[in-house]
Order: sequence, then structure tokens, then C-alpha cells
Amino acid sequence: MLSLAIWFTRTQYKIEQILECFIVCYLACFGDQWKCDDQHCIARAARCNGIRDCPDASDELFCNHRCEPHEFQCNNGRCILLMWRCDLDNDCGDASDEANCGLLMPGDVCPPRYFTCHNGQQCIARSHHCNGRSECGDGSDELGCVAANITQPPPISHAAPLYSTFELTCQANGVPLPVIVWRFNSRHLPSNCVQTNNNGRSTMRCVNINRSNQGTYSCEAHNILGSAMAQPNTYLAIREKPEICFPPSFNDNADTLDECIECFCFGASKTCTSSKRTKARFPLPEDVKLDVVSPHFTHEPRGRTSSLDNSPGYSGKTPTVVESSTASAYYFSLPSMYLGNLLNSYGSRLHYQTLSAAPTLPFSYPDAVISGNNVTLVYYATYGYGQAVRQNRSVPLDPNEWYLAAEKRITATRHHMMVVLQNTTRFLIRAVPHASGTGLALASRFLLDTAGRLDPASGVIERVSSVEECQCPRGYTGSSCETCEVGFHRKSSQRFPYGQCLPNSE
Ligand SMILES: [Ca+2]
Ligand SMILES: [Ca+2]
Ligand SMILES: [Ca+2]
Repeated sequence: MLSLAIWFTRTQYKIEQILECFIVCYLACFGDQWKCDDQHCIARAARCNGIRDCPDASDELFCNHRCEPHEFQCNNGRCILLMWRCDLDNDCGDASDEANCGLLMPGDVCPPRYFTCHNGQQCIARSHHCNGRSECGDGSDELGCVAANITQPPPISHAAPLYSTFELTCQANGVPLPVIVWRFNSRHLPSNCVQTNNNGRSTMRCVNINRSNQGTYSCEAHNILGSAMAQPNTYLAIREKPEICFPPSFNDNADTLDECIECFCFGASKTCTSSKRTKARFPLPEDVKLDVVSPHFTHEPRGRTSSLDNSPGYSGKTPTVVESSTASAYYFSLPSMYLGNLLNSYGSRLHYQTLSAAPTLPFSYPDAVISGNNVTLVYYATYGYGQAVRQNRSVPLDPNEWYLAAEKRITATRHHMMVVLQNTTRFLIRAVPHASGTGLALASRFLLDTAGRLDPASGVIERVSSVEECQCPRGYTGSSCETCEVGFHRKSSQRFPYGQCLPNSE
């Protein structure tokens, strides 16, 4: 049973609707016309044309004025706060802020523009919700009032190709539900961008973007108790190159189809794009102790029986391996920081320096070894070790430059590299003899490039386009769907060589 007060409000609303229809249907101007303040109709094109067309000249009022993004432009040209729209107060003067406020839907207790008191017995004007005075009999219109605040800001940066669609989302909280507004370079959004709001979540979408869309997009939330600006703002960089690769392949950096990389996604998806994350560099702290190992290779020129020797740990100061290095190959074993899931470094490089290396090496041992998931890959540098005090070296995590350790002549594939990087258990860098002839040349200043978060201070917008970002089905997570969600487990089968994430109940 509806209370008498609500029945009265709803009946009043219906009479208003009929009245409004009467006005719209019989008294309003036609669609291509504009209504003067004195109710005359003039051609829409005559508004703000510099000529007085309305008897009261209202068509030439507020002409060079555009309201701010967080304001509503009344039909009479005035600007009022957007949050004042549809709150049952005539803020515009011509009541245009109270028109087109939606319809009473099935299930609604109170009509649009009203706040429903919690007891369900009363409707009050929305302008009275959280206004500091109690209008609901139960005081519920002043309960739980919270100033607008941003709960999920848009990302700090985004790069999108010319003529593509660019989308951002921003989420806000507050009671009353805040109005969310987007700005571009602190002003109105460009004409090819629109925003849609749904229950505190706002999506801003720009279609067919061009060079003038490059700049800063910001999100702000307003309600009667306060306003909040999202931090950070999003900087959109327009990439001039057109898109070449489409699922099931990707690579924002490709110039030709040959450079497209297949979506791997560990067999769970065929839809992926280049990672939207920007390049980060992870340095290895200089005080980290590197172990020295001497692994056995199946194709080693002179067979060694042990797979790993018992070399003492490397202190990072004085080389402790003093035997002649001509009979075997020694390697610095990278610590756990550079092991585990390295998928975000696919296609990137590991940089380091060698100090005072001996110029020549007797055997063609690999310069780097990487293992994971029972696959071992080896890398041979195309340049030798110089005698310089410091020589910059790097190892690319690009499969085309690696071989299968078990079969020296077989080049690694994307499959091999992805499987290794999913859970890297060993990453070795060749330790070469010191120029003095005793001990090993130190390796230092390790840096691993990866798709990480952007350092806000650097302002660098470079992206790691070789890393995939897959659209994973339910149950999968990770940029390459490489892990199962909580509540799921991985099960291998002939049809799913990388395993399938199944609910724990199955
Ligand atoms: Ca005019
Ligand atoms: Ca109003
Ligand atoms: Ca109130």
C-alpha cells in the first residue's frame, strides 16, 4: 500500500506530465525552432545570429558564453551546476533544468526528481537530500551523506593509434551519488568524445581520434557536500602509425605484417593487444650477491660430467674463482628478483656491464642461458668481450635470438620463450675471465626492462609493445592468461597442452 503522501506526489507528477505533454505537444516550438523567453518561436538558426529576432531579444542573450564542463546550460543561456539538474528546484529560471528528467518506471516508489525516504512513506525533492535539514519524517534524507570522492581514477597515460577509439573510465563514490565530469586540457571534451555515466561509474569514449585529441583528460566528481578531482590525470599520446596487427596477432610497433606477434595467451584466448603498460627498468641492487655456477651443456665441445660445479659464492667485490677459465664456462646466476614470471619482459632486454674482461674466449659457450618449465634456451652474443674497463652488454628476451639448449641448431620459437618466461627458474649470464688472467671479470649494473607501471615523475610514455595483454576467459588471469583465478586449478590434457583452468569443484 502506498502512503497518502506518496500517492499525492505521484498524482501530482502525473498531472505535471500531462501538463508538460500539453505544453510540448501544443505550445512548444517545432524541432527546428528555438523558443524565446516570451514564448515566441523563431528559427533555430536565428539564435545568436546577431539579429534581434525575438520580440524580447532573448535570442541574442548569453551568445558568446559556454558553460563550464561541470555546469548545465539552461535554454535561456544561464549556467547552473550540473548537480542541480532534475532536483525539483527551478535553478535556470526557465525550468529547463527540470525538463527531460526521465519517467516513473515500474518499481519506482517516487517519481524522478524526488528522493524516496527510507521508510518508503514519503517523497521529498532531490534538492533536499543531504541539504543539512531533515525533511523525511524518519530523518533518512540526512543519513550517510558523504562528499564526492574518486574510488578508481583513470590510468596515468595511454597511447592510442591515429583514427582509433580511445576509452577511459573513472569511478566515484558519495551520497548523494556524485555527478562525474570529464575535461580535456581543463576545458570541454573534444567534439568526437562523449561520456556516459552509470551509477557512479563514468566512461569517456573518443572515436576516430586525431592529433588534436592528444593531451590531458581529467575526471572530477561533484555532489552537494563536495568535489573531488581524480589523481592522476590521463595523458593521451597519439601514435602516428596505423594499426597493422589484429587478433589473433598484435604489436603496436609493427610497420609490416611480418612484425605481428601471435597471441599466445597460453592457449586460453586468441584475442590480445600490445600491453598498455609503459616501460619500466628494474635494477639489481649492487649489493646483491651473485652465485657463480658452471653448468653442463649437451653440445659442449669437451664433455663435462657435472651439471653444476661447487663454485663458492661470488661476493660482488673480489672474484673468488681463480682457476683458469679455459677448460669450462662459468656463469653468474641471477637472483630470485630476476626469476619467476618474466612474461612482462618478453621482447625486452637485460642490460649489464662487464668490467675488464679478457679479450678472447677459447670455446663458443653461450653468453646467456635461461630455463623454466623444463625448457632451456641459450643465447650467443654477436659481439665479443672487449678489454674496456666497462663494457655495456645486453641480452634480448626475443626468441629469434635464442636456440634450444638441447639442439644447438634449432632456433627457439615464441612458444619456447613464453613457456620459459612463465616461470623462469634459472637465468645465467656468462662470466668471462678477467683481463689480468686470474679470476672472473665482474658483471654489474644489471637492469631488466619490463612492462610495468609508469614512473609518474619521469613522464616517459614509451610502451612495451612486444608484451601481450590477453582477453582471458573466466577462470584465467595474468596478462597472458598464465595463472588460474582464485577458486580454479590448472589441469593439463591433450587438448590443452598448457593446461586448462577449471573450478576447484571439478
Ligand atoms: Ca537572432
Ligand atoms: Ca534544479
Ligand atoms: Ca534534507
